[in-house]
Amino acid sequence: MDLPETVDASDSWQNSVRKLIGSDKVTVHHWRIEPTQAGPLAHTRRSMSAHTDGTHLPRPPDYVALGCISPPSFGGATFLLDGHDLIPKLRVGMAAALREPRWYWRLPGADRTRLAAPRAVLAEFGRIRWWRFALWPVDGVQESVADELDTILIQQQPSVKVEWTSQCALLFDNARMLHGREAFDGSRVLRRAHLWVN
Ligand SMILES: O=C(O)CCC(=O)C(=O)O
Ligand SMILES: [Fe+2]
Repeated sequence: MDLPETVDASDSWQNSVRKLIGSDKVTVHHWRIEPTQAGPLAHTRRSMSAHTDGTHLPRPPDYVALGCISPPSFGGATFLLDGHDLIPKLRVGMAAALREPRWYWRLPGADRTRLAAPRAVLAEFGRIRWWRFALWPVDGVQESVADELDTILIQQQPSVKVEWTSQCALLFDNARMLHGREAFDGSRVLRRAHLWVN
């Protein structure tokens, strides 16, 4: 990726991403991801299980870009898993359950009153929407399917594993690739962009 001088300069970061995708019709939302005193899981030093971003949104971002502003002193690799590799590993009943539009997502920390409309985990064209942490299971059966899927994901060999160094960046299809990260020590600052292409 042709990175700007510093990924901290958000304007040039957005423009680089637009150029890379080859479209001006890209909506970009970006954040700094770094450990803070309190806040969502992304803003801790803890690991994050394989997920897609924006599970609670009617339209999750099409792409996610991550760029390293400052690497951690230990750990903190980000990994990608190909959702398409998962499909043949699912039991027939499990795949059917994941295709039903009855999975409720919430913003982490939000309660039941703030659940988004239910969606399918596996949608048309191989699209996947998944984060165990943000799921509000409707019943015990759904909960055990969810745990089974997370177990499969943990056993899956990552397609890509990035040990961050400064200025390193990663851009991936958020409908196809799941991502997660390992726990880390020290301060680790990433820039994260969500992209919607029209
Ligand atoms: O810290 C990372 O490597 C990824 C963070 C992440 O997945 C997120 O913020 O959604
Ligand atoms: Fe994420």
